Amino acid sequence: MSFYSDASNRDEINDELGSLGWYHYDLSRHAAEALLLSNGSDGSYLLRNSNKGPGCFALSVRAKDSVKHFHVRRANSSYVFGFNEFSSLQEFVSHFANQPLLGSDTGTLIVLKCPYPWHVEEPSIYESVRVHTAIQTGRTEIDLVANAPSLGTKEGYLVKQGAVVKNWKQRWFTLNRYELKYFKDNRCEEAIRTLNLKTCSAVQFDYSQVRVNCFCLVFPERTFYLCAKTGVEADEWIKILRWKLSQLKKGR
Ligand code: 4IP
Repeated sequence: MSFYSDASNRDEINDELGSLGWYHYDLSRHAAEALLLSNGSDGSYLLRNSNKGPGCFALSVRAKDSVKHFHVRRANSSYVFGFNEFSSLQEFVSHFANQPLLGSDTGTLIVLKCPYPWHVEEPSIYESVRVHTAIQTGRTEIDLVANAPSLGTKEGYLVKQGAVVKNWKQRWFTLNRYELKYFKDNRCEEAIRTLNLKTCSAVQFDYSQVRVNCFCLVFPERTFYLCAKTGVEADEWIKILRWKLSQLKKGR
C-alpha cells in the first residue's frame, strides 16, 4: 500500500475528494464537532483530513447529542472504511448513498442520513466598522490568547445505581463540555440530573459491584456507580471522562 507523499499528490486527492461536496479539507476535529452539533442533525456526516498523517481521513458523524469520529484510509486509489475496502471514490460514495448503518465497538448504531455540505450559502452582508479608541486597559498582544473549551462529546446507555435505594436503572447519558447528564431514556428532553465534572475528583474502574464493566465517578457528596454493556464501552467512557478531568486540572 502506498500513501500519497508529496504536495502534488495531496492536491490531486483534495481535487478528487472536493468533488464530493461534503469533504471539508483541513477542518479540525473541534470545528467538525461544533459545526455538526450546532447545525447538523442526527445522521449528518462529513469527511475531513485526519491529523494521523497522509492518506488518513476522518468521517465525523452526528449522533443524537454527540459527534463520533471514524477512520477512513486511502491506499492507492482505494478507500478503506471499517472492514470495507472500496476500489474507487465512486464505489465509496455509492455506499454512502444507501444510508448505511454505522456500528461502533460499543454497540451503538447510527444511520448515515445526510452529508453536511462544505459550501453553504450565507448572505454576503458586512457591518460597517467604527473603531473607537478604547480606554487604556494596559493589555498588550501577549494577552490575546485564543482559547475555547473542547466539546468532547459522548452519549449512550449506562446502568446506574441509586444512592440510598441501591437499585440499578438504565439511563441515557450525555457528555458535553464538563457536564454529564442522565435522562430516563434517549427520547427525554429533561435530564434527571446534571453532574458538573469540575467537582469530580476521580474516575475509575470498579470491581466492588456484582455487575461487570462498572466504573465510578467520585464527587464530594456521592460516588456514582455506572455500568456499561461491554468492557470496551466502559473503557471509552473512562478514557473521555479522565481526559476531561485532566483538562480541568491543566486549567487550574
Ligand atoms: C430510585 O429508585 C432510582 O434508582 C433513582 O434513580 C435513584 O436516584 C434513587 O436513589 C432510587 O431510589 P426507584 O425508582 O425505585 O424509586 P434515577 O434518578 O436514575 O431514576 P439517583 O439519585 O440515583 O438519580 P435514592 O438515592 O433517591 O434512593
